[in-house]
Amino acid sequence: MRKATYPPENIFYQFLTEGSQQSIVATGSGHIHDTWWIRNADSNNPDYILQRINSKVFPDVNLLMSNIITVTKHLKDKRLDSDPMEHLEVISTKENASYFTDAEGEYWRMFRKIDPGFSYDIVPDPDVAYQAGQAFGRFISDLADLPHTMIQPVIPGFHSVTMRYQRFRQAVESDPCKRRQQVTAEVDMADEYLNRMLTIPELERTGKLPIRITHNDTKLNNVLFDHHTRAVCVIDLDTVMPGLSVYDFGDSIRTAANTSHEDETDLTRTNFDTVIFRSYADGFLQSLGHLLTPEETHVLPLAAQTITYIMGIRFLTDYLEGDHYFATHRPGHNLSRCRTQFTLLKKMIQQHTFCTDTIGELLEKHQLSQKS
Ligand code: ADP
Ligand code: GN1
Ligand code: MG
Repeated sequence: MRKATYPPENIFYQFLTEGSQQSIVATGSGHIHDTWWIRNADSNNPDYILQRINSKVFPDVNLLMSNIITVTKHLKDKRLDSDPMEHLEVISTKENASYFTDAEGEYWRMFRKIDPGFSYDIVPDPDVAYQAGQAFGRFISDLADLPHTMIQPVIPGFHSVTMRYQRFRQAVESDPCKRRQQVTAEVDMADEYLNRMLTIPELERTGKLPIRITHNDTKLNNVLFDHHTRAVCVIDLDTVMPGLSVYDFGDSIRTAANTSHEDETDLTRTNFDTVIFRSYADGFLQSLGHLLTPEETHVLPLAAQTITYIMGIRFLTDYLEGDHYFATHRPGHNLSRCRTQFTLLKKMIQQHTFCTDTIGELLEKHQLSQKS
């Protein structure tokens, strides 16, 4: 957590919150913002989630929040009374703004807490993966009629392989923290895999994959569950932008089908879980399959590899640059994360045929066309 200068306990009354603040505790395992859970003293009123926005990662806070407001409003309008899924609800400030700026120039925002709202860093069982797939698939499907001009790219090139690779090479060449010697094996791996990872970008460049409004940060802990392990809400909408549906699929597989934590240091624990791959894909195709083109379904397995590669080089770049982007909690944390990604990637590639066959079977199961 970044050093807090303005006390988070003083923020509650800046917003149009109901009830009163009983307690405030740091929560969540996200890598970007600082997050607190505010318990309401009055049990008839909701709890809240307070975040101090990371404005180094999101310098245009107006744009960030305006995208989120547009998306949450659209999802709200889509929601039926009987709907089991909730949408994220942004709480306005007393000045009717979507965020509060403190005296130190830090930005804060508030959400109604989804309750219960459990998040998993590791999948406990295949049904959770199915539910997550269904929720993230539905997210894209619900936004399919939102005009793209309503959402502006908040981090341009977020999933661009070439941009991420160039940035990585710059970090290798400049080696500002003199760490390159420790990572020669990882640098070699990044170079060796690059070619394979350029397939999807080429399909995107030539218009063979449609651009949709996508979430772009579909890691497993960005979907919340109730007590009965039913998905109830997709959160972390910061990176909702025009993008590729297949990368949303891929980023969930990268996290959900990894048998270890993202920062595991014992790499023998990092394996690719094919049962989870199948369950997640089943849920994703159940809710989004009707919209996906054959070109999209064809590259789902490769998209999981590509996103895992991107994350591997992003963690490695941050390690080489001195750990200024992702929150780290120990020396070498980003390097551990990079190593799990490359280990997982290797195992995903070994299972490529299995994954392709599985997608084929699921397309039949959901009676979806496979011709491209
Ligand atoms: P980051 O970008 O840092 O990952 P998130 O928006 O994902 O930030 O929030 C971090 C964590 O806070 C989530 O993983 C979740 O546990 C919790 N959280 C965020 N928003 C809510 C919410 N509306 N209701 C319940 N929990 C939430
Ligand atoms: C960050 O915010 P969080 O922790 O859900 C990152 C994602 C990465 C992820 C890796 C804005 O996501 O792109 O996939 O870490 N978000 C941003 O765990 O860079
Ligand atoms: Mg998150």
